[in-house]
Amino acid sequence: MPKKFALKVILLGDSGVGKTSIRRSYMGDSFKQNYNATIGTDLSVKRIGNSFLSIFDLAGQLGYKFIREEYYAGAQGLILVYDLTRKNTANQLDIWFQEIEKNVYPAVPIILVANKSDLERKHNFDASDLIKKIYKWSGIKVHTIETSALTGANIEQMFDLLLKQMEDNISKYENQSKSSLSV
Ligand SMILES: Nc1nc2c(ncn2[C@@H]2O[C@H](COP(=O)(O)OP(=O)(O)OP(=O)(O)O)[C@@H](O)[C@H]2O)c(=O)[nH]1
Ligand SMILES: [Mg+2]
Repeated sequence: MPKKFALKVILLGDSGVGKTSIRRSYMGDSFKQNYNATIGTDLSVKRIGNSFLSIFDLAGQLGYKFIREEYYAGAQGLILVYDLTRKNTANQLDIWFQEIEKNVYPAVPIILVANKSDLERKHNFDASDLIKKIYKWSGIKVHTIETSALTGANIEQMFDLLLKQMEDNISKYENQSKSSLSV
């Protein structure tokens, strides 16, 4: 019988970068121009083959830190989002990564997403230092990708890239536990 997985992904990043819009786009829901800040967290579940993917979309406002911390347990993949039109959202990524390091164990794949590619780019963020830091933590390649929740550009591709890394990472742990059982 084919394997069934319950997969968990979390969307993180500053308020207003487009986390909820990315989740909605991936779920096939319509784009909303009006900004409605997420309070606490929102959740969607998508069936992918034999698996169920839960997508947690956490509130970006820093004041919700204590609520967010409730949701990190069991995350198998993280989507770290910033906004191509607001430099400050890129500068904050280090703070987000600190929150990840504190709350996510064992390490999981992280994909770095520059959202709102349909708008005029207002800054060029050099992600190399952050990518090095993340790689040191996870040992897993950090993909970067530009998306637009408005046009849907790269949304599906972004989830596909991350899901592939998640499946590889889960198999790695399964194989490790099998080999430790057979010792
Ligand atoms: N043009 C454009 N606007 C976007 C895009 N993604 C999101 N927006 C707009 O940006 C605003 C914020 O989007 P949300 O998806 O609510 O942002 P969020 O990251 O969930 O914000 P919090 O819930 O506060 O953490 C909304 O007005 C969206 O319409 C995009 O790709 N392109
Ligand atoms: Mg939101």
